[in-house]
Amino acid sequence: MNVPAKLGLYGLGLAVALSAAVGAGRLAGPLLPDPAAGEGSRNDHSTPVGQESSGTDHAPVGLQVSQNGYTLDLVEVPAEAGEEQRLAFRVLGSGGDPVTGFTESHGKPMHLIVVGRDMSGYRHVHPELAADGTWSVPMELDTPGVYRMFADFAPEGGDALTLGTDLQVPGDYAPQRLPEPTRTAEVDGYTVALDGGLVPGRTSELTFTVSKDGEPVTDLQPYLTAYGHLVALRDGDLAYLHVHPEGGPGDGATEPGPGISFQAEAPSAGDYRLFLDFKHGDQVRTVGFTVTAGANASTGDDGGTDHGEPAHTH
Ligand SMILES: [Cu+2]
Repeated sequence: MNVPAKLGLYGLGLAVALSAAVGAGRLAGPLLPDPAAGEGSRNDHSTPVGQESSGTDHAPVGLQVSQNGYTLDLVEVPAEAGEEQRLAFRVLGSGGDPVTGFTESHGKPMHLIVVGRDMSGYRHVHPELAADGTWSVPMELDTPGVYRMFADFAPEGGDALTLGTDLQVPGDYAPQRLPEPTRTAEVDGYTVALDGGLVPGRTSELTFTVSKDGEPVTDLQPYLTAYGHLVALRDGDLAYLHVHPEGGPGDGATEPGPGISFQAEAPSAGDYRLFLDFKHGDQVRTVGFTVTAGANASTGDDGGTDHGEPAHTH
């Protein structure tokens, strides 16, 4: 399996190429993940654009603790909920030594996502790297339970990778049900409306429109080299899709709101939880949406039921 060739299909830089390719109608692919492609990464970070994949791959990432010779090694996990504690980990190379060189992507060398196994308590933080290869960040987990942690990074000279592991925080655990699908979400007086939907096995556009007190927000601040940052997790296994906006600050074309558009591809039908980070008033805020792929949402097409339709850039 040619893993490197699979990378880069979902990148920021590729959005334009992808749209063009879709327009040309020369794409084809299956709707479901190739079972043989379980190790494939679709991460967009720091990946050369324009590589062609030799295979078919809708396999999501973040399901493995060790992949491509790199292993996620927990050093310290918050032992108690409700107070700030240290979360520390390392990335070990194939020889077992900690990796100390990382390539920045979207302005950071390491993106760390922590979310409850029940999809509650999402957070996206940027830990500090010590010289010995230990990443650490203060973290307060609100409730006991099982959390999923994703380390999204590119080792220096290597391909982008997302490794995942569970964090166990002891105590009484009351799992939350996945919230019902919605088209709007609110945070701190902001309302975010979602247009578009997820289509199994196909790239589709999601647009989030931000308003505050009924007025469109047109001065979003750049965050991680974009006007928004979106993570999509699949209900059931928390398979991880890391997608980024079409365009961004400084490209001369992208407005700083109220709309933020992304290209996203759901590997299968079913429910997903979308977490959008955006920055306004010098503060990063997060809203969550439950979206059902294959539910014939307002995607402007047939909802992905036609298996013969163009699907992706292979
Ligand atoms: Cu990040």
